[in-house]
Amino acid sequence: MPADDEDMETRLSAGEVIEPPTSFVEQANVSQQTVYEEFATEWPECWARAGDRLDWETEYERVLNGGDPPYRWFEGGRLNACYNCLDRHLGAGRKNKVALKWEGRLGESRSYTYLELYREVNEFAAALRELGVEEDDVVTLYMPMIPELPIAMLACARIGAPHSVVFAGFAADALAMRMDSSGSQYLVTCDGYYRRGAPVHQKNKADNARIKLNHDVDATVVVDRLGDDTPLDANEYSYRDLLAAHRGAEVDPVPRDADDMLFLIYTSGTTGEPTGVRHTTGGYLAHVLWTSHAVLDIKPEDTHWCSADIGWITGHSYIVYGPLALGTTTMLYEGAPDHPEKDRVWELIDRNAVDVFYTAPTAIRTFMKWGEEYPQQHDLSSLRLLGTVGEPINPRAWKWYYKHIGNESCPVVDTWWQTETGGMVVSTVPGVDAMKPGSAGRPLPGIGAEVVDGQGNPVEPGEAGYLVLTKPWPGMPLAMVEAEDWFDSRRPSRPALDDFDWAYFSEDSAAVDEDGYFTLLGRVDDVINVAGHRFGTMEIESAIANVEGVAEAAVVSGPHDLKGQGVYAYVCTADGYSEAELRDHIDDAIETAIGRIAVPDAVVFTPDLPKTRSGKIMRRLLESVARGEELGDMSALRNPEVVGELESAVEGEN
Ligand code: 6R9
Repeated sequence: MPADDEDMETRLSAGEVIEPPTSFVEQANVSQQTVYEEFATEWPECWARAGDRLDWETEYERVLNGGDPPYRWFEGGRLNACYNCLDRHLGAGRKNKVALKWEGRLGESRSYTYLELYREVNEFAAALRELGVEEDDVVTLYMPMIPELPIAMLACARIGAPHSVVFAGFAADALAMRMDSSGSQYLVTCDGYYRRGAPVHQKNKADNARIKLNHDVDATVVVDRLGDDTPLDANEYSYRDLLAAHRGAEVDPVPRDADDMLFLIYTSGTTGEPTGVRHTTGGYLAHVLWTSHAVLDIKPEDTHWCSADIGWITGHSYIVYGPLALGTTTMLYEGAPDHPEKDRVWELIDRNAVDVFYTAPTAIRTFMKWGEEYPQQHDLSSLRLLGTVGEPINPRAWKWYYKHIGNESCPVVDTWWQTETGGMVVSTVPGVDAMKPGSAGRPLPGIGAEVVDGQGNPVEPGEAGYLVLTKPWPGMPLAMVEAEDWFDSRRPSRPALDDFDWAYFSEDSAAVDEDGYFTLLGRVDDVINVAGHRFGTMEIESAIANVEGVAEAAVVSGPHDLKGQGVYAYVCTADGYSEAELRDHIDDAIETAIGRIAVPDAVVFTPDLPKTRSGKIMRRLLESVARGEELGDMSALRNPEVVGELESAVEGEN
């Protein structure tokens, strides 16, 4: 049965309740039952507990300004994120503690102590300055999971230059679009990297992107990962040479206003193009530090491994900023989970004595398919807490994770959040709450979130509705701080929500139970979540529509055993083109425009797409066909005869 179906049924039926192990609670960072109540009565001052864990150059005056937008968290405060992640740990007796542990794809590994990381970040910050990077200039980072990526992020943060990390697997077009949109004139990339043992030439992709840009790139820095001595043109610099030229340099951390931009990151929405979400320095850092402490239960002595890619928000918040702000050891893994063997992940946890492991449901389902014999080959007793993020986790996968990886002695936190929220907002607090497999939990202390119906009224237990955030939160993006109407435009477009004082609509639906636990049901907009990565259907459709021989295309989500959702493309061909040939061209076009990760799982050729009388493609119907579901009301359909053809075409694909 596809994960999704099991998911819906069992996640919504009254499930099991599992109390957190006493051994965990006794040592948990947060274990007072009163924490929810305290945060509620003290709101917004409760967030000082997060803010006061940061070092401020200038203390903030208020936790949150006034009651009206624009909201400013930690108003009046000035701080530097790099200082908070590095400098302050040097004096705290941690300078020789490992900050970053890297496990490379070819079996190599590298460790940086806090002092070593501090030195390299300073040298690279000095180099960026010399290349002309000034405060507020956007620096694009286009690198795989190598230490130079977090080093470059921290170097940017040090000089107050927001970074824009672009996932290394994205294509040249996707990189160019993001650099154009942010006006970024600086690029840090690498010669290439290995994927499944074969080199990928990243620099070539970067070169192609620069040709397509509407503006010049002032400087490109190239990290040597493959060791091929890539020839460098004018305005191109070798990372290694730059470091050598700035050996021993120190750069004063630039104090930033709490609501100055720390970084921007692009994410897919309902429009054809991804949008840049800009995060603040003070609010964001406080939010990810606090949730790393309270939800992931990270301690400075720990080794923490978040297996996400830094190219997504999860990697920003829970590989780089949260764990380093707490002074812990954070692990970075470049390789694949099944190389050289399917026990790779467990071997890494065993060898590095990992305390906290944070991954995605899609990975857990894959491990489950491979079988428990792989984790059983290793000692996983160092683990204390397990986490998941990115998509709903079905109870079967949850229980497998709890039993075979956590030995029923590690709590599992199912954390719901988004690029826009910056950090976790719905989850259990593992030292306080009971767990319910398949349900994420309640809004975290200090977070206002509700599940409401189309009129904006909270739904009854057991009913589904829209997940809205009803109070500002520290990790909220800058757009909300600046534009008074940003959150208005994100409200469900149903009139009665106007009665809300404040609401941010997440575009997710959820159900809520008698204990207030949220069970997430999926997106309600045209965004597909493939293995925890967001894609707009329009982005993929426009790549397909550009292929010669394609008359029309519609993209929807369909079932996928491991990825949760897969990309299903319905394509109408123009006369005289062969479907077999088009299939390859479609895959190539998507790989070129977006990247391999968005290539469809199924391409269904059809003479026509189902359309309403007003000519709109009925995507809902295409989704039902992909899932083999009842088709429901088709009275709005102009061409009902197409439905039978679609159903048999989908069967042919499966
Ligand atoms: C952090 C991240 C956000 C979308 C979000 C939702 C889905 C994330 C989830 C989850 C169910 C969870 N999502 N965590 N769904 N349970 N624990 O993934 O950010 O890439 O912006 O995606 O992911 O649909 O709206 P982002």
